[in-house]
Amino acid sequence: MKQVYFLSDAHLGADSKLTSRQRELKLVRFLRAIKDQLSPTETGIVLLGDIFDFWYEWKYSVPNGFIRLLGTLAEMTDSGFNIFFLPGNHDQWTFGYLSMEVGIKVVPDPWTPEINSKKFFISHGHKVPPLSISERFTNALFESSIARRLFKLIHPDLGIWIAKKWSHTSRQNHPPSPPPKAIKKYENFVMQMENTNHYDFYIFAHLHYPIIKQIGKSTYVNTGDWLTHFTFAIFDGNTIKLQKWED
Ligand SMILES: [Mn+2]
Repeated sequence: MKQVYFLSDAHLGADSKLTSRQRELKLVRFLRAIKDQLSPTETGIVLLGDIFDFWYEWKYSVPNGFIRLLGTLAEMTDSGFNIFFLPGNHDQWTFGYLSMEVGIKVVPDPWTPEINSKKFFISHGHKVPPLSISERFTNALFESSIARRLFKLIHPDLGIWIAKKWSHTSRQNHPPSPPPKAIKKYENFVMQMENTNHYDFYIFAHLHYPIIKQIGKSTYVNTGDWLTHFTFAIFDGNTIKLQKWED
């Protein structure tokens, strides 16, 4: 892969200043520009979590919607693009549909690939300490296999209704710009990691606030969001930049 794009937090399914459909179409235009201009074998795309405001896969059913995005992604993977999906706290319940049907590769959090001899630490960021009690509770709930299996028993119409209620509350807690403490904890995490392990690039999301910053010998990037910022990071094989998609 010659260049890799990183983006996150579109929270499709939830309306914001722009509706979910408007943001989905923006994302599709961004992906189409990559598809039309770049070589599939040399280009990677990492979806860094919370692309969907809620995602769950029942055995024979998935949440309706997002068909333009899913179709575009499927078209791209069919023509050879490597598209990676690192689940966020809102869309970690994927059990094979996104990989089998859409053809994207679901990777673990954290994901630490080496790309063009550079070491990456890639994570959505909802597990970066310190965590509040409610964050710890939600993380444990979503990772629990019992919760997953119980949720499967709920009819999709009811399950998605419950999830939307929960997600609405969780979004109300998201201020327009994150408190300095929340910003700082990612930087502290990078410094702590660097005491034992070196990574060239740390890429996080979840903050909904784009950041690029040199920390010691590493570059830390937060991809921002596709709710209000429409930002993405691009690794050109050597360095990383943060850009805004305007159309
Ligand atoms: Mn998140």
